[in-house]
Amino acid sequence: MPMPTKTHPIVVLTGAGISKESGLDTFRDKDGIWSKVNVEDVATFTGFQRDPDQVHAFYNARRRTLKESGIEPNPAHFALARLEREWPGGVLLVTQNIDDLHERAGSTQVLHMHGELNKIRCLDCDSPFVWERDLEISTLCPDCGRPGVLRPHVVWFGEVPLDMEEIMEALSGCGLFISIGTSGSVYPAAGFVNSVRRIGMAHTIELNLEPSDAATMFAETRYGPASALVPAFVEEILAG
Ligand code: BJW
Repeated sequence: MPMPTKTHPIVVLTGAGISKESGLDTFRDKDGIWSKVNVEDVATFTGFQRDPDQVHAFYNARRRTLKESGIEPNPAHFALARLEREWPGGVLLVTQNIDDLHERAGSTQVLHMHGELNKIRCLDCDSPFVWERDLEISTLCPDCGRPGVLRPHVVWFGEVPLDMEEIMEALSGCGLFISIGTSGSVYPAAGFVNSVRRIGMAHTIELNLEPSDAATMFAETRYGPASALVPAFVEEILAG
């Protein structure tokens, strides 16, 4: 498929690789998060039921890192915010990341399909709210007043990702699908490129450090660090 004209909407999918150069760990790289903790323990509801303290400690540490360790958006985040401001056809940013670096860089049309680190929700009341401190089992739900019912607002394995209807609709109508910094190993995000190819006429491009598991499904691929690749690609398509 050819590159879209500026009237076509763009959907961008991002993964942990885009935040790597900001200082946040990816999951599946050699030194990634899953090399340090057991995924079943911290990223499943069963793990949370078994040992909520361990899960709270895991997310509390990541919440503190995001807030206190000088983590800032990098040129890739800023380039996507620029793309949203300057692309007339509209840009929807779908991120698997639970950090807030896209928003801090200035993107406003962002869907966090795997949730947000700075939000929690009550197992009873269900609606998410902003939470930037540590969370403990003893923390009372501000709405219903019960202890032991609050959980991180993240999507664990076996749970349904957020905003799927809106995402699928955007994928079906886009003229360009850009996948950045994701290993293409977690569904449904890993299947978005197939959905785009099946239902639309969009150009598809992967920007990653190395070929992802889904690389062969893309019409075009470019490899290198996101902080260099993304600003260059944004410059290129804005220049027409
Ligand atoms: C750079 C870089 C640099 C590095 N520059 N690049 C069997 C077959 C198919 C599917 C399944 C199956 N068994 C189970 C499933 C489903 C399951 C799944 O996919 N499992 C697979 C592991 C097989 N999926 C689910 O359960 C999902 N739910 C679901 O499917 O519900 C059903 C449903 C769907 C749709 C509609 C209705 C119903 C839920 C998945 C939840 C994932 N949760 C996590 C944790 C979230 C909270 C947290 O952050 O703690 O999400 S797991 C983790 O993986 C996290 C990430 O968002 C996600 C993806 O990881 P990502 O971002 O791709 O990171 P990495 O580390 O894998 O890759 C980084 C990449 O960056 C690498 O390629 C590097 O090279 C690159 N990189 N530095 C550019 N500087």
